[in-house]
Amino acid sequence: MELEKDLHPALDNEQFFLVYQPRWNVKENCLAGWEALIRWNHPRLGIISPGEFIPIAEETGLIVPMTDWTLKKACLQCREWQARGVLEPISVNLSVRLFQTGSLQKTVQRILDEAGLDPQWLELEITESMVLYDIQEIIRQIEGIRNMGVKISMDDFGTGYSSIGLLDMIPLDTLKLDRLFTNNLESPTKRAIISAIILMAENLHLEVIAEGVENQEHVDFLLQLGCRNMQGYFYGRPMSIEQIDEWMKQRS
Ligand code: G
Ligand code: G
Ligand code: MN
Ligand code: NA
Repeated sequence: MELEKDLHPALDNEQFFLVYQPRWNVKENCLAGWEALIRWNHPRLGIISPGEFIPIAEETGLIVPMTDWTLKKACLQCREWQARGVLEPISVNLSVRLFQTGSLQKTVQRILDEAGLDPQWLELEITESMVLYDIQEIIRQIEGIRNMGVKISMDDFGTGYSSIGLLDMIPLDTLKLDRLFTNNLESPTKRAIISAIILMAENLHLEVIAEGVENQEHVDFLLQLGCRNMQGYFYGRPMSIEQIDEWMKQRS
């Protein structure tokens, strides 16, 4: 395929860049962190979404050096914000393929060292799809990474495979409620599920972040259900560094 051929040199040719989306603590009305999201600036096709090229990168193995690059870039950015007094964690999405390299923990440690970033500021987002793989091995690696002080969140929670059972197996810090819930808050069933998830998360000492928050109505509903942390277009789109500077000026 065309994209596959172009993807390979994209890393060396510096065609990838990161955008960052804010997480918002609604109770305290303050910034609660950033999620780094990769973009590909294709020389002819323009900006391509990761939804299109991550699956190809996973198939070809390019996902491994690509994630290396993303982690490094995100950690350095977090460090730079810290130097400017912005003390918020950064999260990076991880493909399950990274666990198959067997060297993820070492890589993360090396990158944190190189960036001079304390592990507490890094969060790795995983998804439920990893139950399809050697889950015991993945859990072993997650334990190692968490013991370093890095946080782990479950992305897109509630839509994938055996969610609840996983919570008993995988050591986690944060649940990110899939935006499908946020988009269906008028449904009493969805509201009941969210409120149960939030209660369960509290008892498990997990943070909850609602994704896909797009308007005040979403915020009000989610607050009623006990959710404090939110992410979505209502608070900020994924932004470039230049856009973030502007966004921060407007908010301060
Ligand atoms: O940013 P956007 O909505 O286009 O993201 C689409 C999908 O790509 C999301 O599921 C998101 O988690 C994923 N994604 C974005 N950046 C990365 C990345 O750096 N690594 C991996 N593995 N997935 C990413
Ligand atoms: O799978 P993951 O949660 O990592 O996907 C993150 C992506 O979700 C972001 O890159 C962004 O493109 C998309 N996203 C973020 N906020 C919103 C939102 O409020 N509405 C919609 N429709 N998509 C969002
Ligand atoms: Mn994510
Ligand atoms: Na998500």
